[in-house]
Amino acid sequence: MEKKSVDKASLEMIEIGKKNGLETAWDRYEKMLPQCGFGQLGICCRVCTMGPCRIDPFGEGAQKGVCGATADIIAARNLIRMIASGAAAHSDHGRDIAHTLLMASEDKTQGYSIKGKKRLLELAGEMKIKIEGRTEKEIAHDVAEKAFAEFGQQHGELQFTHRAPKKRQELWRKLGVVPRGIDREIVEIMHRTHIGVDNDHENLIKQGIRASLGDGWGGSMVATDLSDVLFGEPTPVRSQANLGVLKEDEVNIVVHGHEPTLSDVIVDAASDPELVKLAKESGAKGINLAGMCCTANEVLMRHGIPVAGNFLQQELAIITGGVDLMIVDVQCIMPALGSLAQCYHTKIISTSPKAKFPHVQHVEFDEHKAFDIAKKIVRMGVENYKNRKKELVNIPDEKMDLVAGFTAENVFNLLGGKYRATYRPLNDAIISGRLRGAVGIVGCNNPKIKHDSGHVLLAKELIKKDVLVVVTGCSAIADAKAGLLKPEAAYEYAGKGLKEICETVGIPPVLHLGSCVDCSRILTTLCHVINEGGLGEDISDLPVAGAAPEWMSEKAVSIAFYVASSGVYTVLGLPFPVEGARELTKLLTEKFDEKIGANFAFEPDPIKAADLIIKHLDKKREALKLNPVMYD
Ligand code: SF4
Ligand code: MSK
Repeated sequence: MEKKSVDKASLEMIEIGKKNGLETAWDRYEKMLPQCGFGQLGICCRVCTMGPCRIDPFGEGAQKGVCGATADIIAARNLIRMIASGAAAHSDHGRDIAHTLLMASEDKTQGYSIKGKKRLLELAGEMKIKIEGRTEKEIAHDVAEKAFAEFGQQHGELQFTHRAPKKRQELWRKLGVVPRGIDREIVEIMHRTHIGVDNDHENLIKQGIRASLGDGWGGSMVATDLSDVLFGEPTPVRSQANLGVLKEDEVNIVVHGHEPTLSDVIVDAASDPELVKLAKESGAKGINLAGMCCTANEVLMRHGIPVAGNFLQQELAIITGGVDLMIVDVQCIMPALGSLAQCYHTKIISTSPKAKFPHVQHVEFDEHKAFDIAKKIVRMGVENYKNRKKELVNIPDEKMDLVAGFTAENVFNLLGGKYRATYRPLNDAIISGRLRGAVGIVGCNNPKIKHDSGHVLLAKELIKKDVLVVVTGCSAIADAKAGLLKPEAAYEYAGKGLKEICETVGIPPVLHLGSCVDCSRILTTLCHVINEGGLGEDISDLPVAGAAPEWMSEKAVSIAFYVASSGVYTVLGLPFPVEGARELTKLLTEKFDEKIGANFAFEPDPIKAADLIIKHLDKKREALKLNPVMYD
């Protein structure tokens, strides 16, 4: 049992599930073993009906598919199709936010207003949209339209790629990987991977890079920036995480998925006096809203709503027996939820026309009537409270305090002090050696890796060595539950240099930057560091790295690609499914650095991954001729 998770609350729920004969992802994973070796190595192909073809991994590359495709071609095609799907998911999220902003600017929505006025003006300035003499709504309208245009653009360069350091932009141009339009690069992957089109693994990967950059510096950045305009920029906020945030005596409503559009309005609906009164009349003390996965991160960052758990805890939340209603939208929602919920009183409501699930009731979301729909769904949760089966309620006690709500704009301004908004103190801390560098740890859970162990052990090992850690997605939730997002964590876990900084500023040693699309905040942060000066001219000069210790989704492949292609050494806890393709593996893990300034590494052991990262940071420090790390 202990092999499944490091999180006590999760272990408790897995045990209860087992006792009640319920199946979770861990059970289904075990039943799936042994998993297909060809699939794991990336060397099976079903692109056309002459196949499916599979390549003998021990055959020294001699075997080919019916069409003649080699292992390298097959694995490269498979990998960049993962990028296409991941980039599409992030970018469609960005498109939906742009759509809501556009509708809000035309007064066609219910429940939205433009809360991030400062961010709106900054973006309008960057997009060269006229500001003088115009209303906020007129400006917001043009910002939304301009963002929309980035998706369908057919030539030129995506606007936000110009945020990257000049040297990085020049390298992208030289390599021919600057994304022209967000959608165009995704479509081109699908074309190139059709049978008989692009049959050069390096050329295929080049298009993978281009589409991933269209995600990181396009779709995801649009999602983050326009969310900050519509819902307001996050500011540091206190909250709690883990299944113990569910309350035995209140109506528990969990928002799960990714997009903030509906969940943001649900936050308002859950405090609607009429519904709170109804909850009390039903015998509950109130309405308790909690989040799951990245929707959790969205409503945590902006409203301080507590987090019930990360990806592998979605089924466990239902097993607590205390969830009266779970609202889902898109991405990372297990199709298993519907049938599991049938064993409890829990109602699951799908809301996106793009995502329906077996045994799940659908209430379609519509921005025109967003608040009415939010109220309708919350009311369904309140009315379901009376159906709770008391004997099945087992809410674990575990919950942990946290501070979240950091952004590229606010966090380092904090470092500069209230009246001195600048990245100088961060750069100086790295230059002087008080900080060794910074690392972004992101991504999912995966039952192949002990739940949360990869995230938490890696973060602890890095902060011990004076590395500032920034986190997003399910990684952030893992660290939150382990107490690493509390400012006090610096005393317990951080090295002396990092501790001094955290003490002075009052920040945790691990900074929560938001949801998966908010990995774009990491890119923006890196640009600010370069612009501040003293640490080289390109992101690849910086003592920084990225990691995804427990990744599982195609979105994570896209993130890993745009992070590495922006010049950041990236260590993955599970390999890309390419290891059956020798030249491709060599390209990604050995030759990528000389081409684009950063390699990938595959390392499942978080302590060994930390060693690889520390060596990399020290190598970059040496190249920049920085002072030795102060307290090594
Ligand atoms: Fe086989 Fe080639 Fe068709 Fe793939 S594209 S299934 S390798 S024949
Ligand atoms: S939710 S993509 S499991 S991080 Fe963004 Fe978590 Fe991975 Fe989904």
